[in-house]
Amino acid sequence: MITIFSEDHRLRDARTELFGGELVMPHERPSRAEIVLRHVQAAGLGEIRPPRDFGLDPVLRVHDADFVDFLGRAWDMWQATGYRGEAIPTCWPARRMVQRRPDHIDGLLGYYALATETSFTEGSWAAARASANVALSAAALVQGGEPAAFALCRPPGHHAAFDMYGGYCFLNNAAIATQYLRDNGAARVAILDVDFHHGNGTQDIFYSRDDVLFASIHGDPRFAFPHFLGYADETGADAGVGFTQNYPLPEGTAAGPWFEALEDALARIARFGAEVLVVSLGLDAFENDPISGFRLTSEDFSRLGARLARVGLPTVFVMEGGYDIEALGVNTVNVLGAFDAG
Ligand code: Q9C
Ligand code: ZN
Repeated sequence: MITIFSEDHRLRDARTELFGGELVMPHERPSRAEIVLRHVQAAGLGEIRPPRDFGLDPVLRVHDADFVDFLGRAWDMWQATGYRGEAIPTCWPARRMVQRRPDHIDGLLGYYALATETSFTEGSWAAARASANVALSAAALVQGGEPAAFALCRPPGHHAAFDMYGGYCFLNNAAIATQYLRDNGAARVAILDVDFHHGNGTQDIFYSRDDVLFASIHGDPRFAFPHFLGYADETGADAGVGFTQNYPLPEGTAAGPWFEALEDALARIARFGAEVLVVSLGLDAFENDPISGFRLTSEDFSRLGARLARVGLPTVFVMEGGYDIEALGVNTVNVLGAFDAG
């Protein structure tokens, strides 16, 4: 299959991630995309193309305009204060406080962030836009008749909600691609999120809709980030009731129960009558992932790719998480190679 990749991912190169009470080198770092690209090349998966620029219109179909405006101005505002570090929120509109957009960057960061690990830096906005263009370009290929495409997105997207960033994500690449597919002829699109972490942003964006099915297999929020969404009783609202399905699984989950959840999700996707499948492809369910808690093996990722091929739908793979950088290239290409072979 064709891979879409942008060198501009490198513009997202934070020095810090607030982790365990320390500022550490970010888990979500440029070498992640480089190793995946190298393995795509080495495996001869197919052509690698740069994205085209879709502008902000398709982004604004799923994100709040004021939020997008904030992302575009946050770094300049932060710099204007004279602060010397990277931009990290330190306060929130917590319970019983007023949800009103403030003016100062310290307040704006807390207003729009859902977590503190995602330091905002100089090139973050440019990289996030490029990443969205990567997803859109892959979606356009599939809309144009390609059976599948791989959006090698970085930064990732599935934690970014209608008006929130965090969890290493700024713009929701999978949601932007999904809405693009809807706007260009697909009546029903299914999103399957296999990242270890719950795709809270994607769920948020489509929660009240019956034209997009969202299914996510992830670490139970009682023990896993993002902690405040992703329970099994979240099944949609209004017209969207029944069009969100969560599979929160316990710490230490290995292939058995994981693939059982996958079968249930795929049965729902079939019943839904999806015309296109978007896969939020996180590889952090891997047994050696440094920040996650599942036990899938590299062979299990091949099994996943082969199973997804049997679904028989046009498929857009959108890169999400995966932090065992040594294994990330192998695991990604195991999914995609097995899909192509299937
Ligand atoms: N103790 C993605 O995989 N912090 N984001 C986890 C673990 C945030 C992951 C802390 C993890 C975000 C796209
Ligand atoms: Zn993840």
